[in-house]
Amino acid sequence: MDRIKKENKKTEQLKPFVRENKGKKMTTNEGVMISNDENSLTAGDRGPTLLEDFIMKDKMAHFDRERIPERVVHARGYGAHGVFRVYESLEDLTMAHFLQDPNIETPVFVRFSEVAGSKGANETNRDVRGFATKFYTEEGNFDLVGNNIPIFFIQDGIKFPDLIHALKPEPHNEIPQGQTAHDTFWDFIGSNEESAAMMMWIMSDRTLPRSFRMMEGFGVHTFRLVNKEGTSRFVKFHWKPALGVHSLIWDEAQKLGGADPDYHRRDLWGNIEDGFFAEFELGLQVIEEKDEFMFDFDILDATKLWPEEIVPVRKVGKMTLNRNVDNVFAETEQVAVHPGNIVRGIDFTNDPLLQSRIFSYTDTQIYRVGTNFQQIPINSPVCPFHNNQRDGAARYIIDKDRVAYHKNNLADNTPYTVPGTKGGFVTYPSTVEGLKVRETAPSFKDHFSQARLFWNSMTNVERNHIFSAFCFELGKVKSVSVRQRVVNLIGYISTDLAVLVAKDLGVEVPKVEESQIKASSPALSMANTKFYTDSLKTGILIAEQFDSHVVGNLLDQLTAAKLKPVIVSERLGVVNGTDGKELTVDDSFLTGSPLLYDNLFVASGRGASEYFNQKAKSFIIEQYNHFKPLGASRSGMYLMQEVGIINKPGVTINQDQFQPFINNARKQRFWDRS
Ligand code: HDE
Repeated sequence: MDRIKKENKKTEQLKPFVRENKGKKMTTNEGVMISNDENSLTAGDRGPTLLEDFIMKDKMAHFDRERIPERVVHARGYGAHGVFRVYESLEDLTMAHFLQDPNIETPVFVRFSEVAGSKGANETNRDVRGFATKFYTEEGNFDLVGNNIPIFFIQDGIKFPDLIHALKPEPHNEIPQGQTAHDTFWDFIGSNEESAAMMMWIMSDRTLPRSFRMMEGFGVHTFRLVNKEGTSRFVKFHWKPALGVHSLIWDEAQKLGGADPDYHRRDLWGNIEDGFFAEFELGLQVIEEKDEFMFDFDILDATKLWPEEIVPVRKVGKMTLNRNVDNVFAETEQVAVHPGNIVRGIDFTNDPLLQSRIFSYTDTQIYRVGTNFQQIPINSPVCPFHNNQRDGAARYIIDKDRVAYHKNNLADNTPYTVPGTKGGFVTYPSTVEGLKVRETAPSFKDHFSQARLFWNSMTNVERNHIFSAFCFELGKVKSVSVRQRVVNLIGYISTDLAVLVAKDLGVEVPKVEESQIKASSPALSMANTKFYTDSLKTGILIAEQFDSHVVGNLLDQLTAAKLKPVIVSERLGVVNGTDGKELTVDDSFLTGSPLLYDNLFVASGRGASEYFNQKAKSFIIEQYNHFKPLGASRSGMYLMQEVGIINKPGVTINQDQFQPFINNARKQRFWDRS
């Protein structure tokens, strides 16, 4: 991982707004020093509180207004600062200033999120993840507001409120929280064939990411890149994680909801604090204007992806998230991203989903954050910004001009507009024609080919997980007709899958014809991702009288492989080795959990108690059942023997040389165990 400086132009800009209260006198918001912050002003020490108690009122009235409306979707999220740099100039493709020169470092802020749940929802629910990036460029803010899945449920934004009403907890009882496993969601899916491909994606492990740092990001829509010559090309934006794409498994994700509902924010925050920065490469898929109609899908349809084998992804730059926020509310909660925030050199297409988003996001920010949301420090650009907009609630900027209109003579017609030739934004002059209609284009009507393409691209393990996910999700649906309609939809994608799911749910096997598409796209399978050990957690079970030599070696070798050792023992405090060496315990069997470690090593120790052995065995079994790598030294081996997993895939016994265990840790899962 790069160790680079954490300050950038944006973080510098935020500094005057950062306040430290430690060691300071307490005052009201008006600056009056407070002599007593524990007692209200009352008439007698047992009497009523007086209306004149401005100190209590100042405190209470502010408290009463501490919450702002949570985001209607993506309410739970977590953000970090970072920087982006392009590898080489992209001037052939775009005028966008931040993509011109590898010497330009652009500050970024990223907010990752879960879509369905409320602000306090459990973070490991099965859900699409938001991946929203604000680039603070020298020519204004460019926001890439994407998800970790390359396509979407619907084709036209007018259906978004319906989708979300179906997805959110059911209104009569507000159940379930942050979950899709309920009748109204699946009723929507079963009634809207355009969701078929997205349905396959959300039933895959993509909706259970191991970490925000280990998931892809997609702009989803087709945008345009426009260069100096005025040539426009269609583009899709991708983020490719440096650590590869990895997921939890369902049983693990469900249990983690209890073991650590903050699993993803803890992972991102902790790793950035530890110097394991989150890195993503920006990728572009580019289609020439003249090739717009060359594909068997419509490039304006957001329920379709462009297979990477047909339109390759060119990696053009790298983003490094290297600094946590100082205050989650001020930064992550108040950040207002918007797919309509584009800069010169980037433009929209007629994608009907994108077009509605361009309205929705400004509208929602004005409601959620306020009229002047763009002036809040986290949202303001790092370049100068001037116009004639004035006033509104909570205006911070003090515009001292007498003139606030255009055109004018009194201020020499300033602030002045900038022609396109000098850097002003000019919309790409695409041709528009046709009757005003409310219709779906015929080229948007194939809903099953890409759902089938996805299914064709999955390994057997991935297919099994999709099958189980359908059985769980639809199993929670009480309406038999809703179950049946979704199984019918599956029938168009894969008869084999539909037969299996129908059997599990006790519904009819659909009598429909499955898609005949034979193509697959290897890029869609997570089995083809990259594998690293960096920042993965190794739980090490250590008992009293552990072998200091073995454990010392183990710790050195794990750290050299950039694994993060976590010492787990009977109780917190220290645990003692054979030569008097002491190790500080990170997790006890109560505060830790096998769910929290990517792999487990059992070092045990001569002084292992019966309690230690019992607990250690339960940790081992859970890790094994989750297909995770396990290792033991000779003194820990007996525990592996007792649970019967010696010689099983991904299980190693090592005394001095821990490379085999580390190699397994890199592989992450051993699916051939089942
Ligand atoms: Fe959003 N979406 N969305 N969305 N979306 C919001 O904006 C909306 C869509 C996405 O971390 C809201 O500030 C409409 C696609 C992310 O702050 C809201 C439509 C994609 C985030 C909204 C879509 C996204 C949002 C809620 C259909 C992936 C979190 C609060 C036309 C490309 C951003 C807010 C953050 C948030 C509307 C569809 C991603 C209501 C109308 C497709 C990552 O404005």
